[in-house]
Amino acid sequence: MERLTAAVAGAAAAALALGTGELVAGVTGADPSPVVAVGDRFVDRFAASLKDFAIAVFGTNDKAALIIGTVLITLGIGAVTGVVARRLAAAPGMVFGAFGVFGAWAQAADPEVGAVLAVATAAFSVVVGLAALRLLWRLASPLDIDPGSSPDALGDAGGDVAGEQVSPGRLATRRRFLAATAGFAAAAAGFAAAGRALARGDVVAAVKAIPLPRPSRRRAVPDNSNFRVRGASPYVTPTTDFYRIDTALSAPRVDAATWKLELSGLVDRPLSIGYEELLSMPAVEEPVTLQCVSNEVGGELVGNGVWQGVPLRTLLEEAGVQEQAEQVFSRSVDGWSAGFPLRVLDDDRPALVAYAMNGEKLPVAHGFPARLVVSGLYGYVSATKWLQTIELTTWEGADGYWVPRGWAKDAPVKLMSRIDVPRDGAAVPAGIVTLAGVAWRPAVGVSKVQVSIDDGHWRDCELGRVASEHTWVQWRYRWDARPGDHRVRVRAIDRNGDRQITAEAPPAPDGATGLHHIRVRVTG
Ligand SMILES: Nc1nc2c(c(=O)[nH]1)N[C@H]1C(S)=C(S)[C@@H](COP(=O)(O)O)O[C@H]1N2
Ligand SMILES: [Mo]
Repeated sequence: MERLTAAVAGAAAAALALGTGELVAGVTGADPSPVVAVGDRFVDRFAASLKDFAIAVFGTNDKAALIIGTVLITLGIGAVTGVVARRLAAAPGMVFGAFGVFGAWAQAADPEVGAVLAVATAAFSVVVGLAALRLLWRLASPLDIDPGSSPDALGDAGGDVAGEQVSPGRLATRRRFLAATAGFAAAAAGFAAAGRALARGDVVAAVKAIPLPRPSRRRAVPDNSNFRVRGASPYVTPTTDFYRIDTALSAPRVDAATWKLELSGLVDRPLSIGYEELLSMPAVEEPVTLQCVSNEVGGELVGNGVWQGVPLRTLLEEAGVQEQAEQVFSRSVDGWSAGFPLRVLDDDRPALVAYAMNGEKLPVAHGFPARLVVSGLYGYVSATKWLQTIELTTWEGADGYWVPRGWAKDAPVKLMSRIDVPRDGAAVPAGIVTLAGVAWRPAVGVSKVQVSIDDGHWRDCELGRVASEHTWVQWRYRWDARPGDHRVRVRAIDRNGDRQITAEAPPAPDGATGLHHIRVRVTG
Protein backbone atom coordinates (compact mmCIF):
# COMPACT_ATOMS: atom_id res chain seq x y z
CA MET A 1 0.00 0.00 0.00
CA GLU A 2 1.19 3.51 -0.72
CA ARG A 3 2.76 5.23 2.22
CA LEU A 4 0.44 8.23 1.93
CA THR A 5 -2.67 6.07 1.77
CA ALA A 6 -1.61 4.21 4.87
CA ALA A 7 -0.84 7.46 6.71
CA VAL A 8 -4.21 8.94 5.80
CA ALA A 9 -6.00 5.81 6.95
CA GLY A 10 -4.12 5.82 10.25
CA ALA A 11 -4.81 9.49 10.91
CA ALA A 12 -8.51 9.13 10.03
CA ALA A 13 -8.86 6.15 12.35
CA ALA A 14 -7.11 8.00 15.17
CA ALA A 15 -9.40 10.98 14.59
CA LEU A 16 -12.45 8.76 14.78
CA ALA A 17 -11.19 7.23 18.03
CA LEU A 18 -10.68 10.69 19.53
CA GLY A 19 -14.07 11.90 18.35
CA THR A 20 -15.70 8.80 19.79
CA GLY A 21 -14.07 9.45 23.15
CA GLU A 22 -15.37 13.02 23.20
CA LEU A 23 -18.85 11.88 22.26
CA VAL A 24 -18.89 9.22 24.99
CA ALA A 25 -17.72 11.84 27.50
CA GLY A 26 -20.51 14.18 26.42
CA VAL A 27 -23.18 11.49 26.66
CA THR A 28 -22.00 10.12 30.02
CA GLY A 29 -21.22 13.55 31.46
CA ALA A 30 -17.61 12.54 32.09
CA ASP A 31 -15.68 15.72 32.78
CA PRO A 32 -12.91 16.14 31.75
CA SER A 33 -13.21 14.34 28.41
CA PRO A 34 -10.28 12.14 27.33
CA VAL A 35 -8.63 14.83 25.20
CA VAL A 36 -8.98 17.46 27.91
CA ALA A 37 -7.77 14.97 30.52
CA VAL A 38 -4.61 14.26 28.53
CA GLY A 39 -4.04 18.01 28.23
CA ASP A 40 -4.68 18.38 31.97
CA ARG A 41 -2.00 15.83 32.82
CA PHE A 42 0.32 17.78 30.60
CA VAL A 43 -0.52 20.99 32.46
CA ASP A 44 0.06 19.27 35.81
CA ARG A 45 3.40 18.00 34.67
CA PHE A 46 4.66 21.19 33.08
CA ALA A 47 2.41 23.71 34.82
CA ALA A 48 5.03 26.11 36.13
CA SER A 49 6.81 26.59 32.83
CA LEU A 50 3.72 26.12 30.72
CA LYS A 51 1.79 28.81 32.56
CA ASP A 52 4.50 31.37 31.90
CA PHE A 53 4.93 30.14 28.36
CA ALA A 54 1.23 30.18 27.65
CA ILE A 55 0.78 33.66 29.04
CA ALA A 56 3.70 34.91 27.00
CA VAL A 57 2.66 33.28 23.75
CA PHE A 58 -1.10 33.09 23.72
CA GLY A 59 -2.17 35.63 26.25
CA THR A 60 -4.56 34.11 28.73
CA ASN A 61 -6.67 32.32 26.12
CA ASP A 62 -4.11 29.60 25.73
CA LYS A 63 -6.29 26.58 26.39
CA ALA A 64 -7.37 26.05 22.79
CA ALA A 65 -3.75 25.80 21.70
CA LEU A 66 -3.05 22.95 24.08
CA ILE A 67 -6.16 21.05 22.97
CA ILE A 68 -5.32 21.53 19.31
CA GLY A 69 -1.77 20.40 20.02
CA THR A 70 -3.01 17.23 21.70
CA VAL A 71 -5.27 16.45 18.74
CA LEU A 72 -2.59 17.11 16.11
CA ILE A 73 -0.04 14.97 17.91
CA THR A 74 -2.57 12.13 18.12
CA LEU A 75 -3.37 12.39 14.41
CA GLY A 76 0.35 12.37 13.66
CA ILE A 77 0.86 9.23 15.70
CA GLY A 78 -2.12 7.69 13.90
CA ALA A 79 -0.52 8.47 10.54
CA VAL A 80 2.80 6.94 11.56
CA THR A 81 0.95 3.90 12.85
CA GLY A 82 -0.71 3.49 9.47
CA VAL A 83 2.66 3.58 7.72
CA VAL A 84 4.26 1.13 10.13
CA ALA A 85 1.25 -1.21 9.81
CA ARG A 86 2.30 -1.93 6.21
CA ARG A 87 5.20 -3.95 7.62
CA LEU A 88 3.94 -4.80 11.08
CA ALA A 89 0.32 -5.93 11.23
CA ALA A 90 0.23 -5.72 15.00
CA ALA A 91 1.21 -2.02 15.08
CA PRO A 92 -2.30 -0.50 15.16
CA GLY A 93 -3.41 -2.73 18.00
CA MET A 94 -0.30 -1.92 19.99
CA VAL A 95 -0.25 1.84 19.40
CA PHE A 96 -4.01 2.41 19.70
CA GLY A 97 -4.04 0.15 22.75
CA ALA A 98 -1.23 2.11 24.38
CA PHE A 99 -3.05 5.32 23.57
CA GLY A 100 -6.20 3.97 25.16
CA VAL A 101 -4.32 3.05 28.32
CA PHE A 102 -2.79 6.53 28.45
CA GLY A 103 -6.15 8.22 27.88
CA ALA A 104 -7.87 6.08 30.49
CA TRP A 105 -5.11 6.78 32.99
CA ALA A 106 -5.32 10.52 32.34
CA GLN A 107 -9.10 10.60 32.65
CA ALA A 108 -9.26 8.29 35.66
CA ALA A 109 -6.71 10.45 37.49
CA ASP A 110 -9.40 13.09 37.69
CA PRO A 111 -11.60 12.66 40.75
CA GLU A 112 -14.63 13.74 38.70
CA VAL A 113 -14.40 10.68 36.42
CA GLY A 114 -14.34 7.17 37.79
CA ALA A 115 -11.82 4.58 36.64
CA VAL A 116 -14.57 2.36 35.27
CA LEU A 117 -15.98 5.06 33.03
CA ALA A 118 -12.50 6.11 31.93
CA VAL A 119 -11.48 2.58 30.98
CA ALA A 120 -14.79 1.89 29.24
CA THR A 121 -14.54 5.13 27.26
CA ALA A 122 -10.98 4.38 26.20
CA ALA A 123 -11.70 0.75 25.30
CA PHE A 124 -14.72 1.69 23.21
CA SER A 125 -12.81 4.46 21.43
CA VAL A 126 -9.89 2.14 20.66
CA VAL A 127 -12.20 -0.55 19.27
CA VAL A 128 -13.94 2.00 17.04
CA GLY A 129 -10.60 3.36 15.87
CA LEU A 130 -9.22 -0.10 15.06
CA ALA A 131 -12.41 -1.10 13.26
CA ALA A 132 -12.24 2.08 11.19
CA LEU A 133 -8.62 1.42 10.31
CA ARG A 134 -9.39 -2.16 9.33
CA LEU A 135 -12.18 -1.03 7.05
CA LEU A 136 -10.04 1.64 5.40
CA TRP A 137 -7.34 -0.95 4.95
CA ARG A 138 -9.66 -3.31 3.19
CA LEU A 139 -10.84 -0.52 0.93
CA ALA A 140 -7.31 0.62 0.14
CA SER A 141 -5.54 -2.69 -0.25
CA PRO A 142 -6.78 -3.47 -3.76
CA LEU A 143 -4.99 -0.30 -4.83
CA ASP A 144 -1.68 -2.03 -4.86
CA ILE A 145 -2.63 -5.60 -5.45
CA ASP A 146 -4.71 -6.14 -8.55
CA PRO A 147 -8.40 -5.43 -8.29
CA GLY A 148 -10.23 -8.59 -7.55
CA SER A 149 -7.48 -10.30 -5.62
CA SER A 150 -7.83 -10.82 -1.90
CA PRO A 151 -8.45 -7.52 -0.15
CA ASP A 152 -7.38 -9.08 3.08
CA ALA A 153 -5.26 -8.03 5.94
CA LEU A 154 -2.84 -5.62 7.30
CA GLY A 155 0.01 -7.72 6.10
CA ASP A 156 0.07 -6.88 2.42
CA ALA A 157 3.23 -6.62 0.41
CA GLY A 158 3.12 -2.89 -0.08
CA GLY A 159 4.11 -2.74 -3.75
CA ASP A 160 5.01 0.44 -5.52
CA VAL A 161 2.29 1.67 -7.84
CA ALA A 162 4.01 4.71 -9.25
CA GLY A 163 3.80 4.89 -12.99
CA GLU A 164 1.28 2.10 -13.30
CA GLN A 165 -1.65 2.65 -15.51
CA VAL A 166 -4.73 3.28 -13.44
CA SER A 167 -7.57 0.97 -14.31
CA PRO A 168 -11.25 1.90 -13.83
CA GLY A 169 -11.42 -0.66 -11.06
CA ARG A 170 -8.58 1.02 -9.21
CA LEU A 171 -10.23 4.40 -9.63
CA ALA A 172 -13.44 3.11 -8.11
CA THR A 173 -11.51 1.60 -5.23
CA ARG A 174 -9.67 4.83 -4.67
CA ARG A 175 -12.91 6.76 -4.70
CA ARG A 176 -14.40 4.38 -2.14
CA PHE A 177 -11.36 4.76 0.06
CA LEU A 178 -11.46 8.54 -0.12
CA ALA A 179 -15.19 8.61 0.55
CA ALA A 180 -14.78 6.39 3.61
CA THR A 181 -11.87 8.49 4.88
CA ALA A 182 -13.80 11.71 4.43
CA GLY A 183 -16.79 10.10 6.13
CA PHE A 184 -14.71 9.06 9.12
CA ALA A 185 -13.09 12.47 9.37
CA ALA A 186 -16.48 14.17 9.25
CA ALA A 187 -17.85 11.73 11.82
CA ALA A 188 -14.87 12.41 14.08
CA ALA A 189 -15.42 16.16 13.90
CA GLY A 190 -19.17 15.72 14.36
CA PHE A 191 -18.74 13.40 17.33
CA ALA A 192 -16.29 15.76 18.99
CA ALA A 193 -18.51 18.78 18.42
CA ALA A 194 -21.58 16.93 19.70
CA GLY A 195 -19.67 15.70 22.74
CA ARG A 196 -18.47 19.19 23.60
CA ALA A 197 -21.94 20.66 23.07
CA LEU A 198 -23.56 18.02 25.29
CA ALA A 199 -20.97 18.67 27.96
CA ARG A 200 -21.44 22.41 27.90
CA GLY A 201 -25.18 22.20 28.75
CA ASP A 202 -25.22 25.47 30.60
CA VAL A 203 -24.81 24.83 34.32
CA VAL A 204 -25.44 28.44 35.23
CA ALA A 205 -28.76 28.30 33.36
CA ALA A 206 -29.77 25.27 35.42
CA VAL A 207 -30.13 27.48 38.51
CA LYS A 208 -31.62 30.44 36.67
CA ALA A 209 -34.82 29.98 38.61
CA ILE A 210 -33.00 30.77 41.84
CA PRO A 211 -32.89 34.56 41.95
CA LEU A 212 -29.77 36.41 43.00
CA PRO A 213 -30.61 37.64 46.52
CA ARG A 214 -30.25 41.29 47.48
CA PRO A 215 -27.13 41.69 49.58
CA SER A 216 -27.85 42.90 53.11
CA ARG A 217 -24.89 45.24 52.89
CA ARG A 218 -23.77 46.85 49.69
CA ARG A 219 -20.74 49.07 49.30
CA ALA A 220 -21.58 52.08 47.15
CA VAL A 221 -19.63 51.99 43.90
CA PRO A 222 -18.72 55.50 42.70
CA ASP A 223 -19.88 56.50 39.27
CA ASN A 224 -16.61 57.53 37.72
CA SER A 225 -17.99 58.02 34.24
CA ASN A 226 -16.83 61.65 34.30
CA PHE A 227 -13.30 60.30 34.88
CA ARG A 228 -13.33 58.19 31.74
CA VAL A 229 -10.35 58.52 29.46
CA ARG A 230 -10.69 56.66 26.20
CA GLY A 231 -8.58 53.49 26.33
CA ALA A 232 -8.03 53.64 30.10
CA SER A 233 -9.48 51.09 32.54
CA PRO A 234 -13.02 51.75 33.76
CA TYR A 235 -13.40 51.63 37.53
CA VAL A 236 -15.26 48.32 37.42
CA THR A 237 -13.88 45.78 34.95
CA PRO A 238 -16.67 44.30 32.82
CA THR A 239 -16.93 40.54 33.34
CA THR A 240 -16.15 39.80 29.70
CA ASP A 241 -12.89 41.78 29.99
CA PHE A 242 -11.90 40.31 33.34
CA TYR A 243 -8.65 38.36 33.06
CA ARG A 244 -8.83 34.62 33.55
CA ILE A 245 -6.09 32.48 35.02
CA ASP A 246 -6.34 28.88 36.16
CA THR A 247 -4.82 25.48 35.56
CA ALA A 248 -8.12 24.01 34.34
CA LEU A 249 -7.98 23.20 30.64
CA SER A 250 -11.72 23.30 30.48
CA ALA A 251 -13.44 25.02 33.35
CA PRO A 252 -15.20 22.54 35.66
CA ARG A 253 -18.95 22.54 35.15
CA VAL A 254 -20.36 22.11 38.61
CA ASP A 255 -23.94 21.00 39.16
CA ALA A 256 -25.16 23.52 41.74
CA ALA A 257 -28.08 21.26 42.69
CA THR A 258 -25.77 18.66 44.22
CA TRP A 259 -22.81 20.94 45.02
CA LYS A 260 -21.86 21.37 48.67
CA LEU A 261 -19.30 23.63 50.26
CA GLU A 262 -17.61 21.81 53.13
CA LEU A 263 -15.92 23.75 55.93
CA SER A 264 -13.84 21.48 58.11
CA GLY A 265 -10.52 20.92 59.86
CA LEU A 266 -9.70 22.72 63.09
CA VAL A 267 -13.28 23.78 63.79
CA ASP A 268 -15.82 22.78 66.45
CA ARG A 269 -18.73 22.27 64.06
CA PRO A 270 -17.92 21.33 60.45
CA LEU A 271 -20.34 22.88 57.96
CA SER A 272 -21.81 21.58 54.75
CA ILE A 273 -23.66 24.20 52.76
CA GLY A 274 -25.64 23.75 49.56
CA TYR A 275 -26.07 26.34 46.82
CA GLU A 276 -29.54 27.51 47.80
CA GLU A 277 -28.57 27.66 51.44
CA LEU A 278 -25.53 29.75 50.60
CA LEU A 279 -27.67 32.17 48.61
CA SER A 280 -30.12 32.45 51.51
CA MET A 281 -27.45 33.58 53.97
CA PRO A 282 -26.85 37.27 54.75
CA ALA A 283 -24.61 38.53 51.99
CA VAL A 284 -22.51 41.54 51.22
CA GLU A 285 -21.47 43.13 47.97
CA GLU A 286 -17.97 44.56 47.80
CA PRO A 287 -15.77 45.77 44.97
CA VAL A 288 -12.33 44.17 45.28
CA THR A 289 -9.36 44.35 42.93
CA LEU A 290 -7.96 40.92 42.11
CA GLN A 291 -4.47 40.45 40.71
CA CYS A 292 -2.54 37.47 39.47
CA VAL A 293 0.96 37.11 40.85
CA SER A 294 2.13 36.37 37.29
CA ASN A 295 1.25 39.88 36.22
CA GLU A 296 4.27 41.69 34.84
CA VAL A 297 4.80 45.37 35.50
CA GLY A 298 2.34 47.06 33.13
CA GLY A 299 0.49 43.75 32.60
CA GLU A 300 -3.20 43.01 32.20
CA LEU A 301 -3.70 40.23 34.77
CA VAL A 302 -5.60 42.46 37.17
CA GLY A 303 -9.21 43.57 37.39
CA ASN A 304 -11.67 45.24 39.68
CA GLY A 305 -14.84 43.22 40.23
CA VAL A 306 -17.93 43.79 42.33
CA TRP A 307 -18.31 40.57 44.28
CA GLN A 308 -21.38 39.37 46.13
CA GLY A 309 -21.25 36.58 48.64
CA VAL A 310 -21.20 35.43 52.23
CA PRO A 311 -18.42 36.84 54.43
CA LEU A 312 -15.92 34.12 55.23
CA ARG A 313 -15.92 35.36 58.84
CA THR A 314 -19.63 34.52 59.16
CA LEU A 315 -18.94 30.93 58.16
CA LEU A 316 -15.88 30.66 60.39
CA GLU A 317 -17.84 31.96 63.39
CA GLU A 318 -20.61 29.49 62.71
CA ALA A 319 -18.10 26.64 62.54
CA GLY A 320 -16.13 27.78 65.58
CA VAL A 321 -12.45 28.07 64.69
CA GLN A 322 -10.14 26.29 67.12
CA GLU A 323 -7.09 27.91 68.64
CA GLN A 324 -4.45 25.90 66.77
CA ALA A 325 -5.81 27.02 63.39
CA GLU A 326 -3.38 29.19 61.42
CA GLN A 327 -4.28 28.70 57.78
CA VAL A 328 -7.40 28.95 55.65
CA PHE A 329 -6.83 26.24 53.07
CA SER A 330 -9.28 25.87 50.21
CA ARG A 331 -9.69 23.35 47.43
CA SER A 332 -11.58 23.41 44.16
CA VAL A 333 -13.66 20.60 42.69
CA ASP A 334 -10.75 19.87 40.33
CA GLY A 335 -8.22 19.49 43.11
CA TRP A 336 -6.48 22.86 42.85
CA SER A 337 -5.69 24.48 46.21
CA ALA A 338 -4.72 27.71 47.92
CA GLY A 339 -3.93 28.74 51.48
CA PHE A 340 -3.48 32.02 53.37
CA PRO A 341 -2.83 32.96 56.99
CA LEU A 342 -5.94 33.06 59.17
CA ARG A 343 -4.71 36.28 60.77
CA VAL A 344 -5.21 38.05 57.44
CA LEU A 345 -8.87 38.13 58.45
CA ASP A 346 -8.11 40.02 61.68
CA ASP A 347 -8.78 43.37 60.02
CA ASP A 348 -12.10 44.08 58.34
CA ARG A 349 -11.06 43.49 54.74
CA PRO A 350 -13.58 41.84 52.42
CA ALA A 351 -13.12 38.06 52.39
CA LEU A 352 -16.03 36.40 50.65
CA VAL A 353 -17.38 33.12 49.51
CA ALA A 354 -18.57 34.88 46.39
CA TYR A 355 -21.34 33.57 44.13
CA ALA A 356 -21.88 36.66 42.01
CA MET A 357 -19.71 39.06 40.06
CA ASN A 358 -20.75 42.45 38.70
CA GLY A 359 -24.40 41.80 39.56
CA GLU A 360 -24.71 38.36 37.99
CA LYS A 361 -24.11 34.80 39.06
CA LEU A 362 -20.48 33.82 38.63
CA PRO A 363 -19.74 32.68 35.11
CA VAL A 364 -18.20 29.20 34.85
CA ALA A 365 -14.83 30.69 33.87
CA HIS A 366 -14.72 32.71 37.08
CA GLY A 367 -15.69 29.92 39.44
CA PHE A 368 -19.41 29.01 39.34
CA PRO A 369 -21.04 28.18 41.68
CA ALA A 370 -18.79 29.86 44.26
CA ARG A 371 -15.25 31.10 44.76
CA LEU A 372 -13.17 32.87 47.34
CA VAL A 373 -12.20 36.51 47.03
CA VAL A 374 -9.91 37.99 49.68
CA SER A 375 -8.77 41.57 49.42
CA GLY A 376 -5.02 42.11 49.45
CA LEU A 377 -3.85 38.63 48.45
CA TYR A 378 -2.75 37.40 45.06
CA GLY A 379 -5.24 35.03 43.46
CA TYR A 380 -3.04 31.95 43.70
CA VAL A 381 -3.06 31.94 47.52
CA SER A 382 -6.67 32.94 48.04
CA ALA A 383 -9.12 33.15 45.17
CA THR A 384 -10.12 29.49 44.72
CA LYS A 385 -12.69 29.10 41.94
CA TRP A 386 -15.15 26.18 41.76
CA LEU A 387 -14.75 26.10 45.50
CA GLN A 388 -15.41 22.81 47.23
CA THR A 389 -13.72 22.70 50.63
CA ILE A 390 -12.36 25.16 53.14
CA GLU A 391 -10.17 23.55 55.73
CA LEU A 392 -8.77 25.22 58.82
CA THR A 393 -5.30 23.90 59.43
CA THR A 394 -1.89 24.85 60.78
CA TRP A 395 0.52 26.87 58.67
CA GLU A 396 2.65 23.76 58.14
CA GLY A 397 -0.37 21.55 57.68
CA ALA A 398 -0.85 22.15 53.95
CA ASP A 399 0.69 23.90 50.94
CA GLY A 400 -1.38 25.37 48.14
CA TYR A 401 -0.95 24.19 44.53
CA TRP A 402 1.71 26.74 43.52
CA VAL A 403 3.81 26.63 46.70
CA PRO A 404 5.77 23.43 45.95
CA ARG A 405 6.14 24.80 42.42
CA GLY A 406 8.33 27.60 43.65
CA TRP A 407 5.94 30.43 44.53
CA ALA A 408 5.80 32.14 47.91
CA LYS A 409 3.47 30.76 50.56
CA ASP A 410 2.63 34.18 51.98
CA ALA A 411 1.68 36.51 49.16
CA PRO A 412 0.16 39.93 49.82
CA VAL A 413 -0.43 42.07 46.74
CA LYS A 414 2.33 44.63 46.17
CA LEU A 415 1.71 48.30 45.51
CA MET A 416 1.57 48.73 41.73
CA SER A 417 0.65 51.32 39.13
CA ARG A 418 0.09 51.13 35.40
CA ILE A 419 -0.15 53.52 32.47
CA ASP A 420 -3.09 52.57 30.23
CA VAL A 421 -2.93 55.48 27.78
CA PRO A 422 -1.20 56.39 25.64
CA ARG A 423 -0.03 52.93 24.63
CA ASP A 424 3.69 52.24 24.73
CA GLY A 425 5.22 53.38 21.45
CA ALA A 426 2.27 55.58 20.49
CA ALA A 427 2.66 58.74 18.45
CA VAL A 428 0.59 61.72 19.59
CA PRO A 429 0.31 65.31 18.39
CA ALA A 430 1.96 68.01 20.53
CA GLY A 431 -0.25 69.83 22.99
CA ILE A 432 -2.28 68.52 25.93
CA VAL A 433 -2.02 64.72 26.12
CA THR A 434 -3.99 62.92 28.82
CA LEU A 435 -1.99 60.23 30.58
CA ALA A 436 -4.20 57.77 32.46
CA GLY A 437 -4.18 54.42 34.20
CA VAL A 438 -4.78 52.61 37.45
CA ALA A 439 -2.89 51.98 40.69
CA TRP A 440 -3.67 49.48 43.43
CA ARG A 441 -2.72 47.94 46.69
CA PRO A 442 -5.88 46.23 47.88
CA ALA A 443 -6.39 46.13 51.66
CA VAL A 444 -4.16 49.18 52.06
CA GLY A 445 -5.27 51.61 49.38
CA VAL A 446 -3.49 54.19 47.27
CA SER A 447 -3.09 57.78 48.43
CA LYS A 448 -1.07 59.27 45.60
CA VAL A 449 -0.07 58.55 42.01
CA GLN A 450 2.72 60.50 40.35
CA VAL A 451 4.19 60.66 36.86
CA SER A 452 7.61 61.68 35.71
CA ILE A 453 8.44 62.75 32.17
CA ASP A 454 11.99 62.13 30.94
CA ASP A 455 13.32 61.74 34.49
CA GLY A 456 11.89 65.09 35.50
CA HIS A 457 10.48 65.51 38.96
CA TRP A 458 7.44 63.59 40.08
CA ARG A 459 4.10 65.32 39.58
CA ASP A 460 0.88 64.43 41.35
CA CYS A 461 -1.94 63.00 39.26
CA GLU A 462 -5.67 63.51 39.66
CA LEU A 463 -7.35 60.47 41.22
CA GLY A 464 -10.79 59.00 40.61
CA ARG A 465 -13.09 58.16 43.51
CA VAL A 466 -12.94 54.71 45.06
CA ALA A 467 -15.44 52.55 46.94
CA SER A 468 -12.81 51.54 49.47
CA GLU A 469 -9.11 50.85 49.89
CA HIS A 470 -9.79 47.38 48.47
CA THR A 471 -9.94 48.55 44.88
CA TRP A 472 -7.66 50.15 42.42
CA VAL A 473 -7.83 53.86 41.79
CA GLN A 474 -7.98 55.46 38.38
CA TRP A 475 -5.53 58.28 37.77
CA ARG A 476 -4.99 60.84 35.02
CA TYR A 477 -2.63 63.65 34.23
CA ARG A 478 -2.85 66.39 31.64
CA TRP A 479 0.56 66.60 30.08
CA ASP A 480 1.61 69.53 27.95
CA ALA A 481 3.62 67.48 25.48
CA ARG A 482 6.41 69.04 23.39
CA PRO A 483 7.58 67.44 20.13
CA GLY A 484 10.19 64.72 20.47
CA ASP A 485 10.61 61.25 21.97
CA HIS A 486 9.66 61.00 25.61
CA ARG A 487 9.59 58.47 28.39
CA VAL A 488 6.74 58.55 30.88
CA ARG A 489 6.98 56.75 34.23
CA VAL A 490 4.38 56.24 36.93
CA ARG A 491 4.60 55.40 40.62
CA ALA A 492 2.15 55.13 43.49
CA ILE A 493 2.25 55.83 47.20
CA ASP A 494 -0.06 53.85 49.45
CA ARG A 495 -2.15 54.92 52.41
CA ASN A 496 0.60 53.81 54.78
CA GLY A 497 2.91 56.30 53.06
CA ASP A 498 4.96 53.50 51.47
CA ARG A 499 6.33 54.16 48.01
CA GLN A 500 6.09 51.69 45.17
CA ILE A 501 9.26 49.58 44.90
CA THR A 502 11.36 50.84 42.00
CA ALA A 503 13.79 47.91 41.80
CA GLU A 504 12.76 45.57 39.01
CA ALA A 505 11.88 42.01 39.99
CA PRO A 506 10.12 39.27 37.98
CA PRO A 507 6.74 37.84 39.05
CA ALA A 508 8.27 34.74 40.70
CA PRO A 509 8.25 34.04 43.56
CA ASP A 510 5.97 36.67 45.11
CA GLY A 511 5.00 39.32 42.56
CA ALA A 512 6.79 41.67 40.16
CA THR A 513 8.13 45.06 41.19
CA GLY A 514 9.42 48.03 39.27
CA LEU A 515 7.93 51.13 37.69
CA HIS A 516 5.85 50.95 34.54
CA HIS A 517 7.02 53.22 31.79
CA ILE A 518 6.04 53.96 28.22
CA ARG A 519 7.73 55.71 25.34
CA VAL A 520 5.76 58.26 23.39
CA ARG A 521 6.61 60.08 20.18
CA VAL A 522 5.17 63.57 20.19
CA THR A 523 4.84 64.95 16.68
CA GLY A 524 5.16 68.66 15.99
N1 LIG B 1 -9.76 26.23 40.99
C1 LIG B 1 -8.86 27.18 40.70
N2 LIG B 1 -9.01 28.39 41.23
C2 LIG B 1 -8.12 29.37 40.96
C3 LIG B 1 -7.01 29.12 40.12
C4 LIG B 1 -6.88 27.81 39.57
O1 LIG B 1 -5.93 27.50 38.84
N3 LIG B 1 -7.83 26.88 39.88
N4 LIG B 1 -6.12 30.13 39.84
C5 LIG B 1 -6.04 31.24 40.78
C6 LIG B 1 -5.29 32.34 40.27
S1 LIG B 1 -3.62 32.09 40.04
C7 LIG B 1 -5.85 33.56 40.05
S2 LIG B 1 -4.87 34.90 39.68
C8 LIG B 1 -7.31 33.76 40.14
C9 LIG B 1 -7.84 34.36 38.85
O2 LIG B 1 -9.23 34.50 38.93
P1 LIG B 1 -10.04 34.87 37.62
O3 LIG B 1 -9.71 33.84 36.59
O4 LIG B 1 -11.47 34.89 38.00
O5 LIG B 1 -9.56 36.24 37.20
O6 LIG B 1 -7.98 32.56 40.37
C10 LIG B 1 -7.39 31.70 41.29
N5 LIG B 1 -8.29 30.59 41.50
MO1 LIG C 1 -2.72 34.02 39.52
